[in-house]
Amino acid sequence: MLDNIKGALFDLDGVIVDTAKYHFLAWGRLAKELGFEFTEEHNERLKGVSRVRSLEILLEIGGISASEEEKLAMAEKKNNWYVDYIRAMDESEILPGAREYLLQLRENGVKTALGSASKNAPMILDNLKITGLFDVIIDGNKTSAAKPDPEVFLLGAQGLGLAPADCVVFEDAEAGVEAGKRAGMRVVGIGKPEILKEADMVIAGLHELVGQYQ
Ligand code: B16
Ligand code: MG
Repeated sequence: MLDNIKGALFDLDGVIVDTAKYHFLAWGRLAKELGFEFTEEHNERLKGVSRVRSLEILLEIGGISASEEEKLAMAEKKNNWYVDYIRAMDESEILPGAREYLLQLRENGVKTALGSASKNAPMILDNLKITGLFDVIIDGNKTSAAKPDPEVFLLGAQGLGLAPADCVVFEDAEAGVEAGKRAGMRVVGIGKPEILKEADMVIAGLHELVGQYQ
């Protein structure tokens, strides 16, 4: 499945680092302020989803309607809390095998890109000290359409100067797997096979690929 790969595109949250726990804390705080409880189960629905869409789902869960202006203010408030959490992150939070696998690919001449929905991706990569392990970084600041739209991965391949068929995507979210397939790339799902059904292969984490290139 990983034969003749020239480029590898990585999602951030759930693949390289677990930022979902901080999103959960920040969204939970907002929900509490709005007067309802936000559970871990609810949080699953926000993985890989854009900030604006996440807020819409949260308000739907709480049965709350808000004007566009109010929504903007809520999203900003949540993001400020979230940024406070991720500002304190360091290298110890990189998921097992992620750094090693990135290095392994690069040593084998495979180009690497980030393909994340997060507008905070640059700060997270800097805190983890792995910015330099990516040839191209495509994040929420550079895209106009959210996953499952393939835009983020197509821009990544374009930035690497590679054809989609020569690239592989690593994704933990269903919408991200769909985006990778729609981009015409091979997709490795990170998580549960019963959820990531569209992926060409599913593994528990990047540590499974360390030491076995292709
Ligand atoms: P931000 P990924 C996604 O990251 C998260 O999974 C999702 O929960 C979040 O809403 C989204 O980024 C936007 O993040 O609010 O920081 O811009 O999985 O695409 O790396
Ligand atoms: Mg993700």
